[in-house]
Amino acid sequence: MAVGTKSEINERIENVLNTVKTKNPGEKEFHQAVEEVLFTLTPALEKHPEYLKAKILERLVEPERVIMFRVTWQDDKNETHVNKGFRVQFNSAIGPYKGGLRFHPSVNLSILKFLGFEQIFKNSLTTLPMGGGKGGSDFDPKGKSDNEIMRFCQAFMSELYRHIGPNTDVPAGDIGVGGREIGYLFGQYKKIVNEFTGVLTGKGITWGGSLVRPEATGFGVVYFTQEMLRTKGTDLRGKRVAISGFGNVAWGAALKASELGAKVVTISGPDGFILDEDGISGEKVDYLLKVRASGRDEVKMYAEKYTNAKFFAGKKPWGVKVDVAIPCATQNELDENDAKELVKNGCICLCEAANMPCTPAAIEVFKSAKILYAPGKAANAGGVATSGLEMSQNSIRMSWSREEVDNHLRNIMVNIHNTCLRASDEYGVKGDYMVGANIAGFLKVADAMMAQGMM
Ligand code: NDP
Ligand code: 2IT
Repeated sequence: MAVGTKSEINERIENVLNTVKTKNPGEKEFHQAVEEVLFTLTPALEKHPEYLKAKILERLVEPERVIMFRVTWQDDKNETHVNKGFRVQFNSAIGPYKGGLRFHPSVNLSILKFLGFEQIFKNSLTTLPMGGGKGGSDFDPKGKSDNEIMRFCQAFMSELYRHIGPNTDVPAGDIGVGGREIGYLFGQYKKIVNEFTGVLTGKGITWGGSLVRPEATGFGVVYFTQEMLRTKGTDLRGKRVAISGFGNVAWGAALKASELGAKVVTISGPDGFILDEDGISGEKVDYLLKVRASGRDEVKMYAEKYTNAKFFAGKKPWGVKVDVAIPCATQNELDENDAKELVKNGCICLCEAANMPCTPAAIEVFKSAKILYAPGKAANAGGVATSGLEMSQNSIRMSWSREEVDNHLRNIMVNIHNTCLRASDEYGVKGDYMVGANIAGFLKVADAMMAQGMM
C-alpha cells in the first residue's frame, strides 16, 4: 500500500490496529494501549515514511518474546496451589528489557502486554538505555503469610531465572511486588545462578538497592505536575490535591506534594475513599504505609484514627473539589463521568501516576476542557528511571547519596516534561503531553530498530 498522505497513513494505522485486534482476541487492555499510541503518531509518520516501509508499527505491536509458565507452590497447611507466571519481553531496541512484576488476581496476558507496550515508550523517554518488558502472576498476595509469599516468590523465580539477567532483562516491582518480594526473588536467583548481580531493581539498600527508589515514582509524578503547573504560571503551593490508591506510588506522591506546599485531601482503597480536610501528610502518610505493610487493603480505619476525616464507602475520590488530581491505583480507574465531575469542580491538572488509569473517554473530557493532562508513560517514569540509576550504581559498584539520586530524578522528570512539550509543539499540538510523549518515545525506539536491521 502506498503511504505518504495523512489519510493513507491513518488507513495503515487502522489496518495495524485491526490486525492487533484479530490476532490478540479479547485482550482489551492491550488493544486500548495500542490504539491510544498509534493514532497519535500520524504527524511523525508523515515526516518518516521510511518507518512505514520498514513495517516498524507492525513490529512494534508484536512482543519480541512472551514467556508463560506454571508456578506451583505450597501454603502453610501444605496444600498445593498453581498460578500462572508471565514475562513479556516486548522490545529490546534501546536496552535490556526493563519493567515491573505485578502480583494481583486480575493479572492476565492482556494486562501485561498493555503494561509492556507502554513501558517501551516510558523507558525511551527517561533517556536511559532500557527496553520495555513486564511480567507477573495472577497470585493474590492478600492474606498470605510471609512464608507463603517467600515460597511463591521462590517458585516463580525457579522458572523466571533462565530468561533474565543484568544485560538481558531486569525486572522490578509493580502492584503487589515491593521490597519484600524483590528480596525473596533476588535470593532465589542468586542461589540458582550463583551470581550476585543487578538482575532486579528495587533491592534493599544494604544489598545493591538505590536510595529514593521506593518513593521515586510518586516523587517523579509530583515533579512532573509542578512543571506542568509552571507552564500556567502557578505551582503546587496551596493547591488541593486528590490522590487515589494507598500503595507505594500514592505514598510517595502524597509525601512530595505535601512537602511542596499542596494539601492532599483524599486517598482511596477498594473499600472507598477518605476525605481529610486537614491534609494527609507527615505521620498520617506513614500510618497509611504501615496499614498497607500489614497486608490490610482498607482505608476506612484512617477515619477511625483521625476523627476529622470522613470515610465514603464504595465511592471514588473524583467528586471532591480539587485543583489537581493524581490517580495512583490501577488501569481504567477514572472514567468519563469522573472526569466530568473533576472538570466541573474546577480541577486544572490531571497527572497520571498509575499506568493507563484514565479511560479514553475520560482523556477526551480533559482535552476538550483544555486542562493540563499528562499520561502515565511520561509522568510516572521516575520509578523506572530510578531503577535505571540503580542499574548504573550496580554496574560501577557504587552507591550514590540520597541527594545525588533525587537530583538525577528531578532532572530526568524536568527533561521528560520539556521533551513532551517540545515534541507537541514541533508536531503542531502544543501542550498535548499525550501526543508529545508518544511521538518522542516512539522516534528514539524506531530509529534504533531501523539501525539494527530486520528483526
Ligand atoms: P501497590 O501494590 O503498592 O498499590 C496499588 C494500589 O492500587 C493499592 O491501593 C491497591 O489496592 C490498588 N489496586 C490494585 N489493583 C486494583 C484493582 N484492580 N482495582 C482497584 N484497586 C486496585 O502498587 P503501586 O503503588 O506500586 O502501583 C500503583 C500504580 O502505579 C499501578 O498502576 C502501577 O502499575 C503504577 N506504577 C508503579 C510503579 C512502581 O515503581 N511501583 C512505577 C510506575 C507506575 P488493593 O491491592 O488493596 O486492591
Ligand atoms: O510501571 C513501571 O514503570 C514500574 N512498575 C517500574 C518498573 C521498573 O523497572 O522499575
